[in-house]
Amino acid sequence: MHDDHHEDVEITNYTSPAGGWGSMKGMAKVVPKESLGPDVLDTLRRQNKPEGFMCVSCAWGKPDKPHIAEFCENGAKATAWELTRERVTPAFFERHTVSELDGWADYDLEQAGRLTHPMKYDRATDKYVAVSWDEAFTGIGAAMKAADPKKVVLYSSGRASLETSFMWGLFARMWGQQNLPDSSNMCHETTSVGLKNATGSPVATIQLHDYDKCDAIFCFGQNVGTNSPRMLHTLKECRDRGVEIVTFNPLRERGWETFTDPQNPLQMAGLKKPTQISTQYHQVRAGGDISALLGICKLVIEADDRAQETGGERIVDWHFVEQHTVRFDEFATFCRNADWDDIVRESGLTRQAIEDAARVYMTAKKVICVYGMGITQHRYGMDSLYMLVNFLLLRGNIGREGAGPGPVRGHSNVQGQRTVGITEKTELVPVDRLKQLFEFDPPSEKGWDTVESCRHIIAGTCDGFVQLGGNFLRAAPEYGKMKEAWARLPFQVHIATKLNKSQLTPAAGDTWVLPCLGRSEEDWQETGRQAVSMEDSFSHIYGSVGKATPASRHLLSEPAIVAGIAMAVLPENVNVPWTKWVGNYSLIRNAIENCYPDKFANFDERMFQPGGFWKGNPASHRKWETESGRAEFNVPRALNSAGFADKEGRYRLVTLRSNDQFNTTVYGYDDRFRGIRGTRQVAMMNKDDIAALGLKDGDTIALESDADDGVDRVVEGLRVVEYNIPAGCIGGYYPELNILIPVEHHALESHVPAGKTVPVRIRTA
Ligand SMILES: Nc1nc2c(c(=O)[nH]1)N[C@H]1C(S)=C(S)[C@@H](COP(=O)(O)OP(=O)(O)OC[C@H]3O[C@@H](n4cnc5c(=O)[nH]c(N)nc54)[C@H](O)[C@@H]3O)O[C@H]1N2
Ligand SMILES: Nc1nc2c(c(=O)[nH]1)N[C@H]1C(S)=C(S)[C@@H](COP(=O)(O)OP(=O)(O)OC[C@H]3O[C@@H](n4cnc5c(=O)[nH]c(N)nc54)[C@H](O)[C@@H]3O)O[C@H]1N2
Ligand SMILES: [Mo]
Repeated sequence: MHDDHHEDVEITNYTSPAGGWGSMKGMAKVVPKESLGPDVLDTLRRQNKPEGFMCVSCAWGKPDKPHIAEFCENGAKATAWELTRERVTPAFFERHTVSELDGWADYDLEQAGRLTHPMKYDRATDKYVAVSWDEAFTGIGAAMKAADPKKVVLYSSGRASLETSFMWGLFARMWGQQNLPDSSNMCHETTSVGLKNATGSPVATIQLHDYDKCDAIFCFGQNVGTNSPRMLHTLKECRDRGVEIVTFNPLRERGWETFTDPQNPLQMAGLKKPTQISTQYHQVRAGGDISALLGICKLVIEADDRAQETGGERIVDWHFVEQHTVRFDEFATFCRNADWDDIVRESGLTRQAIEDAARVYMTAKKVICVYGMGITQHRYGMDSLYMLVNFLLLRGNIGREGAGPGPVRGHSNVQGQRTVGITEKTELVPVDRLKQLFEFDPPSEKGWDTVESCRHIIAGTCDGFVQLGGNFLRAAPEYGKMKEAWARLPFQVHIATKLNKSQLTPAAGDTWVLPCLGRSEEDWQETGRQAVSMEDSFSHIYGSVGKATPASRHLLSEPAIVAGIAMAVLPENVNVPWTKWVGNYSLIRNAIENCYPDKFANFDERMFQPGGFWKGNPASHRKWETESGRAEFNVPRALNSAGFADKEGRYRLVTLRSNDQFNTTVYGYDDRFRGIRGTRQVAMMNKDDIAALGLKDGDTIALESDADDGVDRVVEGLRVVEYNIPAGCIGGYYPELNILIPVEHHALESHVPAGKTVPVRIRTA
């Protein structure tokens, strides 16, 4: 077992399109035949179809008329790895101490397979040993009751269903707290806060069918080929209609360049050319979107000024701006006064490039703006997001068909979790309804988000950590200090399908690992086979039924585990029949419907409707639930989103996902689209930066934190890879580089760790 696979390292220039035969081979390569469980093919056939099972990978929409194979390379990998034959049994733990396992790479932990039994850490032998579910719940109940609820963290990762998530939030509040950080806190929280402030909608205002109507797509900081490959079909259809696609990304990501549709026989046979996805590609400097957008907005406003002077056709949607927005004048003045030298320097783009993009924007009638972590994970991420909204508002591109912001969400139900109460913020929860339906007093004091949880863990003021899925220790910033502090936690509980690093630095007190069913597996309860549900990036809600044989007969479902913990901790409340809910998930859905009648009317009857049912979105019909009652223009506070000054020797580190990983889960060591094979320990650097340091491709360097806070954070042994990336920026992989991110380096208001512009310097010897 090693931390890295340097043996067959190969760095090439990948020139094939995304999709195509490469994706077929990619799929076969990371899932060796011997690991394939017997139900994989059957499960894949039913993936993302009505009455089928909803993919555990990304949150891209599911069309109401699905393709024959409505899955992608990476969705197939995620399913195959959930249904692996490999098992982590009590005998496995008998063979390996926890300290030994902690030395394994994330890849090796994932390869070990599915957890099979509830386990408790035994300090004397440094091993996990099997316990019964009763023992586990009794022990966890005692540990939690001994703790101050206000100091315990109840983390969740965005995969858990609406049913489980609702129970989780309800349990926390009945226990008197809402320390409910979730993966969204590290992801699209900037959207939840910023888009809400500016438009009243914390989520995309568009739906999947809007892509059939748009005539231009602007994309900022999202990697479609790897992270939402099914979206490539939508983009291809758009390109076939002649839609312009303008992409802003420091890296030339293959998915935004060309695509061969694996479901198109002519393209696959090479008889038809691959589709060119982006019609313009702008390699913005990391953190440079504010200025790139400012340049475009300046051109729009000045063109509009000229139109007014000459009586020509207006460029700004004047009607919309007057009727529906606030602070336009302030924003327009800011744009007029902006200096091109600043814009060019901060964006890293030429004026000509920005003019080219502006031309597309000014002629398009309906524009969709796609974005991902390249916008949200910066210190001034909120300002990037506001600029994106400003840009759309100028031409009335929100709240009508074929136009609007389209954040691409991460985990398959991360958006839905928020809908049903996973939040630390009281104002996002229907407190009165909870009170009335379940007869208890929900807490009003704000809970801890991810950053606050990290602060408390490090300070030793956190009394215990329970995680419903996910791998918090590995996904969070500041891995060094966090790991030390993680060992001092009074207790830990991990509800999980797989072994991961968070479980391998046990608490000072007790630690339990509770294995659960995956979404692709059959879930039989008292009233028969159960279904669960989730919400996608377009606010559509779907049912999902697992049909594969569970990895072990000792697994419990997530609702059963949450209920088990809740009953062990809380006094009885006749209004919350946990056991009955576990016996019949329709009852949980009824409770959700009663709590959120507008969004979930007839939930149980509608969840298998093809294409899912839409929970609605006021901003999509120009009802603005903002402070001012209108959509809001905002002047950015900075010209780039990094939040630290440029200085000699300081670089902006961009932490990225490879094509062979799902977040902290590493399926393989290849990043096919980026031409990197056999290693993840790389620093992708600009050719001129490499030369200026007297280095060459293949040399080894260390990266050090350059955060000016006196803390030493270092990652050694990184291979320099000459890469097409703007000067001053370095690309590398998450989670290996998370040790370099200070907890306090986060988006200001949303507290999303700023993983896309991390200040680092290079050590060469
Ligand atoms: N296969 C697979 N699918 C996944 C995941 C996975 O790990 N694997 N993760 C899921 C989750 S939880 C999430 S949140 C999503 C994440 O999906 P993405 O939002 O695509 O996130 P990243 O992979 O972090 O890549 C961000 C992109 O932004 C670019 N970028 C970085 N900095 C900047 C910048 O300053 N400006 C601009 N314009 N671009 C920038 C990077 O080059 C990269 O292409 O994917 C989901 N889907
Ligand atoms: N530097 C840097 N850091 C980042 C990011 C970045 O781009 N750069 N991205 C951030 C983002 S966007 C996110 S979303 C977070 C991700 O943070 P998390 O969501 O916490 O991490 P995952 O890697 O998705 O969690 C994987 C674990 O989930 C468990 N699991 C899988 N399926 C199930 C299931 O069905 N039920 C249960 N109970 N458990 C299951 C498995 O045990 C597996 O080990 O990381 C964040 N951290
Ligand atoms: Mo995410």
